[in-house]
Amino acid sequence: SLIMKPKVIFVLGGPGAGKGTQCSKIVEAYSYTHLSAGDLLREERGRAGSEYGQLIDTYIKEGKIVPVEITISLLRKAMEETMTKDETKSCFLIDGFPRNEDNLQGWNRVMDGKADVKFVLFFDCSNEVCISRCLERGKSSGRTDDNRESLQKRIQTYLQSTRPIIEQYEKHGKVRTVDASRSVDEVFAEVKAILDKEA
Ligand code: UP5
Ligand code: MG
Repeated sequence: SLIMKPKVIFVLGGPGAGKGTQCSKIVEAYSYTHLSAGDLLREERGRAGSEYGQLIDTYIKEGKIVPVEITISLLRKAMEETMTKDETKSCFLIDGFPRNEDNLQGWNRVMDGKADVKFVLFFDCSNEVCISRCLERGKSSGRTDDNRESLQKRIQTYLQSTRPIIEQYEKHGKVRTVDASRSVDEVFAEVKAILDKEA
C-alpha cells in the first residue's frame, strides 16, 4: 500500500494540446513523476497476456474512454511502484485523466483520502491547433488514433465528456489554465510561474 500520501496534479487538455510535452519539461525542472494514463493504457495494450489488450485497442481507435477500473488500477500500480522504489517521490503529474464522470467517480471511490489532488493544470488550445499537431505527429508517431477519423472522435469525446470535468474543478477554484497554443517554451514559462506560485 501507499507509503506517503501522494500529491497529485491532474493535467488535462485536448488531444495534442501538449500535455505530454509539458510534463516532460516539468519533470526535468521539478521533482514530479509523470504518469500518462494514455501511455499506461498503450503499454497495457501491448503487454503479452493482457486480458484488456483488445478492448483498449478498440477504445483508443474510437477515441472512447476506457472503463475506469482498468485505468485506475494501472495508475495506482504505477504510483505504488514509484513510491516503493523511492519514498521521497510522492508528487505526481497525472496526464490525461480524469476524462469523464466515470473516471472522476472511480478516482474518488478508490483514491479518496489516499491522495491529495492539488489542482488541474489545463492546457487550453483550439480544436484546429490540436488536430493539426496530432496530424503532423501522425506522420511518424505510429499512434493508431493520429488520423482524421479518430481525431474527430477524440475531439468530440473531449468536448462532451472532459470539458465538463474541467468545469467542475473550475467551480471549486481548482483549475490553473495555460494558453497552450503558443510555442513550447512560452507555454512552459507560464507553467513554471504556476508551479512556483503553488509550491
Ligand atoms: N507540440 C506540443 N506542444 C507544442 C507547442 N507548444 N507548439 C507546437 N507543437 C507542439 O503533443 C502533441 C504534438 O504536438 C507533438 O508532436 C508535440 O511535439 C507537438 P503532446 O505533448 O504529445 O500532446 P498531448 O496533449 O500529450 O497529446 P495526446 O495525443 O497524448 O493527447 P490525448 O489526450 O489525445 O492522448 P492520451 O494519450 O492522453 O489518450 C489517448 C486515448 O487513450 C484516449 O483518446 C482514450 O481513448 C484513451 N484514454 C482513456 O481511455 N482513459 C484515460 O484516462 C486516458 C486515455
Ligand atoms: Mg499525451
